Amino acid sequence: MTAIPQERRLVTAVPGPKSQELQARRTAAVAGGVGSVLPVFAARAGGGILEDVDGNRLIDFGSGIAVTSVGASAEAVVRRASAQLADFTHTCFMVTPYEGYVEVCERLAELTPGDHAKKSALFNSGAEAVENAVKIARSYTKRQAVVVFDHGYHGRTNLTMALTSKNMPYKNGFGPFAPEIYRVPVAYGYRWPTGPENCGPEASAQVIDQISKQIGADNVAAIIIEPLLGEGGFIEPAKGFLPALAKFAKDNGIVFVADEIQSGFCRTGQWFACEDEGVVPDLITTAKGIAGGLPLAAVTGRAEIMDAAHAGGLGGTYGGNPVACAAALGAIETMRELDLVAKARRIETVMKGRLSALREKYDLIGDVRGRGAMIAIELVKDRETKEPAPEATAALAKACHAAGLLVLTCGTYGNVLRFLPPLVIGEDLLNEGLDIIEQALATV
Ligand code: PLZ
Repeated sequence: MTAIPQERRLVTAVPGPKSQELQARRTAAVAGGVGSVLPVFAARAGGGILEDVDGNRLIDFGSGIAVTSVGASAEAVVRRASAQLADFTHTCFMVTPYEGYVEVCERLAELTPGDHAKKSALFNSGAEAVENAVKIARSYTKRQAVVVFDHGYHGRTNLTMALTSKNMPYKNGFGPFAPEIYRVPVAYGYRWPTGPENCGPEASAQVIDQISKQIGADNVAAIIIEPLLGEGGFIEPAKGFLPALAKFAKDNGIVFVADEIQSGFCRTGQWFACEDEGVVPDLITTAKGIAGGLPLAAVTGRAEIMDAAHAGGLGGTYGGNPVACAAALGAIETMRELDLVAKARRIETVMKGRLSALREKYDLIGDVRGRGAMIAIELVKDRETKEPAPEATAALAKACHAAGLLVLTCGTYGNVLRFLPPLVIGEDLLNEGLDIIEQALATV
């Protein structure tokens, strides 16, 4: 499927001399506010491998933050996007429409949860999709308040910064933020004071009480939640939490929005993470995995809600760009043909098996969690107090990088090591990556 040999190979230090040279040019020309996890400059990527300009081949456990689920050069994505590129690059859907946009919306209606009538609107980035979900929900409900959660992440634009929980690095110094945003607790089982068994019912009761008493359910336009929280630490809301919120939203005329930008498109071993507890959101935001690496995002939902905004009220010059739509159709075709839902489940079995065994061995690993190919370990200094271990997490990531394994960290406390391999990664590479994590653990 890809020309790049599916083998780890280190020919220089990581980063190597060519990457270091480029990094010096980058430091002089690129704004300091834009960071990089690992200053290794990419030359090509595909399957489970990222090759750098020095010829090193790294095992990819990041997928460009959960984007290249079908690989970074998937055949169907490249073929369809190239063909579209040759036909036309852009017309602007708001000026003269084209079929690819409509076809992506048709696929979204089929693939997202629920068998009600659905419509979609396409955008360029995840943040833009979330912003538009808020516009649509406010327009439909004629209400203003928006409820979001501790540890939630929704983007870096002004409204989505307000929706995002963590100050550093996302918000600090960038205010003032948009009003009418209310934050409530999330069902974080591992850190729930009375234990994970009680977390779902207690957290949902607390949230419902807080919304009712502090905001008033009748004032709430939308409840927005990631069904499996991403940047906040790969937190799976405890069982019962999401269904209870969805029911509360339904009973009170609130639009329930699932932000599946990170968790969607086969990533968690289901097409969408909210399927796990049979939750059918009113609106769902998608991006990342949808288009095999090209910038595309969507809001999909109940036709009557999606149609609430006046004509001309939603859009943008590039939203649903034809090349990105062609890529999305190629990515979706690949997910179906290769059964990437099943692949993600297999990745979970392999990863959780080995990581749980490591948890037995190392007290540093407080929790192993996640679903499908969205798996993480939370690192703690002490299993009793659960004091976060961000330094050890950073050291572990660094050791993995040096050994040729690209891993990412996350979490409000910076103490979560997360694994997001492309779903097409070979099992030998997956195991080799886990070997590297095991060796790195022995050194920190
Ligand atoms: N909603 C659930 O995960 C993007 C961004 C990390 P954009 N997450 C990775 C960073 O440091 O910027 C994300 C997400 C969820 C929204 C977004 C925003 O998507 O495409 O980055 O705008």
